[in-house]
Amino acid sequence: MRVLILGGDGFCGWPTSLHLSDLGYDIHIIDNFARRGFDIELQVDSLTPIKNLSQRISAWKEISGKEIEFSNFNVATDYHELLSTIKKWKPDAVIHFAEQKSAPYSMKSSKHKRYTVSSNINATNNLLAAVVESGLDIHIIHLGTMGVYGYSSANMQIPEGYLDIVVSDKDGKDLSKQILYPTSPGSIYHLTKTQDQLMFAYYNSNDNIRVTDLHQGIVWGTQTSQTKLDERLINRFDYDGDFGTVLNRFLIQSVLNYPLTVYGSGGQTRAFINIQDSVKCIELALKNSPKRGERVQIFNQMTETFKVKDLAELISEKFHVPVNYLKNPRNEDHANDLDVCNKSFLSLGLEPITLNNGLIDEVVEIVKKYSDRCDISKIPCNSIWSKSI
Ligand code: USQ
Repeated sequence: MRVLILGGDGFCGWPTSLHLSDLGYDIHIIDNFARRGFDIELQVDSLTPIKNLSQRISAWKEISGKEIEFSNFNVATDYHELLSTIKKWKPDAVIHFAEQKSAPYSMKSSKHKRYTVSSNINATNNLLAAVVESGLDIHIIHLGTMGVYGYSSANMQIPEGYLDIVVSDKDGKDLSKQILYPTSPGSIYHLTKTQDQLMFAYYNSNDNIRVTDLHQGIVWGTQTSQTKLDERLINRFDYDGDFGTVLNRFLIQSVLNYPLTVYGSGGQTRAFINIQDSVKCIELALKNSPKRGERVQIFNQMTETFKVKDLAELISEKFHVPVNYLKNPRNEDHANDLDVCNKSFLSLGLEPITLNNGLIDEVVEIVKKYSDRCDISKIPCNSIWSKSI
């Protein structure tokens, strides 16, 4: 089976490429190194020393005997290269990671807002248009986000994409329907993912494009079975105020004895998933594609929920580091409940890695190994959601 991976050099894309290559899929990565470009712009580096993509691919060939193909172009702007790659390479599936993925980065300035909207929305539309124009029956798997549902208490379990509603018909009788769950983006980045949903729904109904949209929670951890095999395959680990996500940030902070940076009250409840489960979920999505004519398949790709302050307390107690409650730079509810349905992946065989199963120590070992590469001046978050904050 041939799988094209857009954004295959990134934090989720690289370990997914290796995982699928290891399983025997033919992999072709498309990446323009935008993520590495943000490091240069922000003058920060991955905590782990990542090799360039050519070195990564040749190390993988040496270790596994498997080839990964690679093309360097921008999916959001180079439509004809994307179309000709799809026509020539004829993938059975395309996995779409090629979007700017940081909420704080998307809120830094009008330049960053415009870049995020233009890049993310054009990448998705270009992919959909190219799949239609190619005439090939390709399964598109997209990495979306739990953030499309919003983070206000819903007083109900968040379903997988579609909400059951009952409205009155024209005779006043109950009419049952299913609609896309109303979106409530909390940043420009999350806004682009809500727009992606509409594009998938449209191309699916107009052109019968087969799509699986994965609403992923916050990823923690860094290594997978394959990235561990050799230091040249190591995955990136972000800790800075823009690209570092909360649990990975708390882990490096605990190693440096840097007071844990809880924004606001820490009452924000979020969904989480380990990187190893994330790559497993992509494999499961690939093996369980919707049929032609079926609506967009939406799975919630998360395994646990935590309040930020509970995570901070857990790390604080385990590693004896203080907690610092900071003014929240984001415009978000200071506290919310979150109950998420994730039965699709569980029924497909996902066996969740949870925070208390010891893996946290493995992540801390990696972080300790490279902690001298950390620039602590990059830990604070300088991205403010609005002037009124
Ligand atoms: N937070 C802190 N302290 C920190 C960093 C974050 O208290 O040092 C808080 C934030 O205020 C927020 C929560 O932790 O309430 C999560 O923040 P985050 O930076 O870990 O995650 P977020 O910005 O929501 O985005 C990340 C990824 C994004 C993905 C999303 C999944 O960057 O690509 O879509 O997680 S989710 O949040 O489930 O939508």
